[in-house]
Amino acid sequence: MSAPQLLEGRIISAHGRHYVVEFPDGSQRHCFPRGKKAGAAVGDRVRIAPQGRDEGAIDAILPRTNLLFRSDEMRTKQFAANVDQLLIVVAVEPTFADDLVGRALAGAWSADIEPIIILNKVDIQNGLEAARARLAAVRALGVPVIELSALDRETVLAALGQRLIGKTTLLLGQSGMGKSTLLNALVPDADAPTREYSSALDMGRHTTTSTRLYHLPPPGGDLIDSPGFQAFGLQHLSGTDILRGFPEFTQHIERCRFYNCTHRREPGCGVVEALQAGEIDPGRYALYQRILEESEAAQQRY
Ligand SMILES: Nc1nc2c(ncn2[C@@H]2O[C@H](COP(=O)(O)OP(=O)(O)O)[C@@H](O)[C@H]2O)c(=O)[nH]1
Ligand SMILES: [Mg+2]
Ligand SMILES: [Zn+2]
Repeated sequence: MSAPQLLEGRIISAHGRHYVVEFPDGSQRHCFPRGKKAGAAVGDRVRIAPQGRDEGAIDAILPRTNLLFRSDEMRTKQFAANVDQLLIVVAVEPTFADDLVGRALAGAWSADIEPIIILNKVDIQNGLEAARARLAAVRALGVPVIELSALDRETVLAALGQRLIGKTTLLLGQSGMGKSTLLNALVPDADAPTREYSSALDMGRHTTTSTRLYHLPPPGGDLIDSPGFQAFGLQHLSGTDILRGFPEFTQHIERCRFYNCTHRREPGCGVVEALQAGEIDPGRYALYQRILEESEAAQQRY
């Protein structure tokens, strides 16, 4: 008997240890990692051993360009692998958390993924200016902020279409921001369930429970939808990684007295001086401190 043929494909959906792998000819197989080994993510290119007509075992994860994930004391959660850009979806309402936006940016930059912020639901006038104002600090960093209404397919295509061509784009955001609505506008046959966020019972829940990669209609590109989240721990990041999430600190770090300055209580810190001079946003600086403290606490535990 000859050795089974090996196939290479890309993971397009993940639900626990259950993956769907798509092959270059468009066919798909339900695949499981061999043994107890886990770790494959949507977007990963994998080598599988076919089993039967439409199943397979994942033998190897091929080298990745990147992997976006979050981690806290409880667990590590992979978002996706081989991602070119990250669409961070926020909305005029419900109110989004600046903390989560800042963390998503830091996660993206430290993984070499280009972030773009979508301010959705701009058809809601009440709260629009406040939402814009809250994005001013990140807009000042040069992060593109694209305003749209996901309910209006024409404006979605006009605002985003070009940026998605030929790339793998990950959609990330808290639940209720309109990710599924946006996905449906971009991929008409995705048929992603959307839901009202207003009912108290629904708060914090979400309909999307697994991560999935969709192909965009011509001119093409791939879009990965993921469940909403309410936390974005970055305890896996090193001090240097964290600083990549705060590019506005870079020019001031050159003035720090100590080469290993952590930009908190050290004397002669250029970052703290810039903060005191009003050149660094206090909210962003506070976020830096929180992320650094989490990462230090994690190192103490291991
Ligand atoms: N007014 C308005 N409502 C929107 C817009 N986009 C989404 N919604 C509504 O916001 C709610 C949550 O949307 P959904 O796509 O389920 O959010 P998700 O949890 O991020 O996937 C739904 O009731 C949508 O109809 C928009 O551009 N304008
Ligand atoms: Mg959704
Ligand atoms: Zn410093």
